[in-house]
Amino acid sequence: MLMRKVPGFVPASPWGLRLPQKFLFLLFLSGLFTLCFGALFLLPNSSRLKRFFLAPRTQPPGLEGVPEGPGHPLAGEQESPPNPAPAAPAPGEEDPSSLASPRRRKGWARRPQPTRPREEATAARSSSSGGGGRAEAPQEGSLPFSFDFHAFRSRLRHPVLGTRTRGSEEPQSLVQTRREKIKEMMQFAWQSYKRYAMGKNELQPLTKDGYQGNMFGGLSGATVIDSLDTLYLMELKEEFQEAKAWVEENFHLNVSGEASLFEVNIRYIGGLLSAFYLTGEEVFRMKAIKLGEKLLPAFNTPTGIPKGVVNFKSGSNRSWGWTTTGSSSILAEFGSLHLEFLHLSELSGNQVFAEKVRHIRKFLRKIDKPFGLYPNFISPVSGNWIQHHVSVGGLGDSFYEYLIKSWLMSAKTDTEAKDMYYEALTAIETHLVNVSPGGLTYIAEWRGGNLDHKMGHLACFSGGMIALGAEDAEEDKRAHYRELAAQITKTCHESYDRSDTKLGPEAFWFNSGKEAVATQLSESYYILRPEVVESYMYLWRQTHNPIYREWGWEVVMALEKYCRTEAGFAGIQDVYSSIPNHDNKQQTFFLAETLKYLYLLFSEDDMLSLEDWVFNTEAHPLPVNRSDSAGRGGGHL
Ligand code: DMJ
Repeated sequence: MLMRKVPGFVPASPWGLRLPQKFLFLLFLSGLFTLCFGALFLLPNSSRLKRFFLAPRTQPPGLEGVPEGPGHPLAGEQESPPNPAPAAPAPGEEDPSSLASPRRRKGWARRPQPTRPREEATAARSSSSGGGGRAEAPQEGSLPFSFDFHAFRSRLRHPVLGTRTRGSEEPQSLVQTRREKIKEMMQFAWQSYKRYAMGKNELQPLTKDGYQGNMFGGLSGATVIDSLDTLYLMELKEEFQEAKAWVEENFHLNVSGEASLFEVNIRYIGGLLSAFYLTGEEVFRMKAIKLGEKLLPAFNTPTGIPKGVVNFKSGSNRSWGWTTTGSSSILAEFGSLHLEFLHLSELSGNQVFAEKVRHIRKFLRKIDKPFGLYPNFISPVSGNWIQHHVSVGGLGDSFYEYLIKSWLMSAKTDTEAKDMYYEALTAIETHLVNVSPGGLTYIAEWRGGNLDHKMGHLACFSGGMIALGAEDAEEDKRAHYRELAAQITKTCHESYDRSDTKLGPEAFWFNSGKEAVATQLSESYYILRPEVVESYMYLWRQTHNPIYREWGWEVVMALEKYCRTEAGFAGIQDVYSSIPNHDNKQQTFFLAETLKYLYLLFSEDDMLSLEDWVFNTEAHPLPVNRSDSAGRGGGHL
């Protein structure tokens, strides 16, 4: 029907409503709709309904557990730095410095929710790649960043375990027998731990139980993590699978204690990183990165120099109470993060780890150093050195080690690390190195200009370090450094040889007519430490002088005689007594370092070749970076 348009006439709607009535009706309808929709959000538990209306927030398993609280990047800073180090971008926040990287844009979950242990284990199981292929896209149980494991392996110059074809100067059978013996010791150490203390941090072989300690913030299984790569290397396959299964099922990161930044880094992060690079198993990469994130609040200080202790629950940090004035950071602790943190960035695509340690490096590069020496304590608040105590042993040691190893790990592109290492070594030689009346070369400790003519067992790693660094020194110094390395290692051997047990004391002195011996009972203990055999291993690889294998074998014999107990290995309280008094602890570094270095000493040079790998200070092998981006400024390492 055609309706004629008559001026002044307003047609009625099909329902017979006029325009004002229609307007009122629509207003009523829209009000009703708003009321109903809003009511959904007022229901006591509306989460299910919300799911229909709100976009889900995806949370890749494996990124949980970043604490929120004081000191956490998502929370307000505890201390507001005048010139703060770049704050850690929280998972989910874009790191401005890495916007150019398309990989970063894949995104991190914004607010991680804690995952329960079972979920974590499931995620870990489903993420284990079983051979390390390339994960193209984030999936359940994986990280939102892929690492090309096959490409990495193809860049290695040697098979990881070597070719085992080349001969050595000794009859093969003797070397093999000795290597097998060391393998048996590892098997015994592992099985004892498994039997009496599986999942605890350390085995107590006398009481046949486990020990948790308070260094790791509530984390468990330090021995498992520290043993993974040694088991792999020795081809203890069943034991390796046991260790891996424990990590998948039982290594939980939702812990809430106070942890040592240094110890967690060198043992847990180092152990997990190595296990990943050796096997390509995703579970190790994922857990290393998650744990690395938990350490970041330690860096929330005015200077960016981290404090030694981080609280996993609150995200706060503090210095060790026993340090000078209770407020110092320790050179060997904050100076021994570089290798692992660069690898965390490499494997996660998250640059925050690398930025943290590069900042430390820059800070140390610029700061005034007394006579070119680095004191052991610094204030993370003012950035000033505290006391002038310098040591290549405890408190200082691995800082120097990480300089030369950063250079090597960067495929010799990190010239800053190289320069700092040789400058530091020159200062050490000028002010600390001495020769005793009996002709023994040692590195003394320096206290504001006065020397303590003492060397700690820990300082005995320096023979190996100086040997390792000798090859890249200025040409006219290479032979000198090789000789210095050999002399220091010889001195450390003397400290073993002059004891009744042929094991070395915790510290030994050069005064009052005594040389290379401890002068008091409190320094006469041996706790299964690795530093002396570590130097034997490097010196062997450099010189192939059979004396180093002989000295290494002396240690094996002594360990068997004095440290082996019915239920594992234990330290002894007095190396000068041939009746051993055991200390009831099988240290994790005995499996990570001492036995690994001994095994390598009796292996071919291409097993974990030094062309491909550097060892962190807990002897966990980390690969030299030869990725395409290395050396073009784009590489992380
Ligand atoms: C290990 O944890 C590391 O080698 C560290 O650098 C020093 N102390 C122990 C072994 O003695």
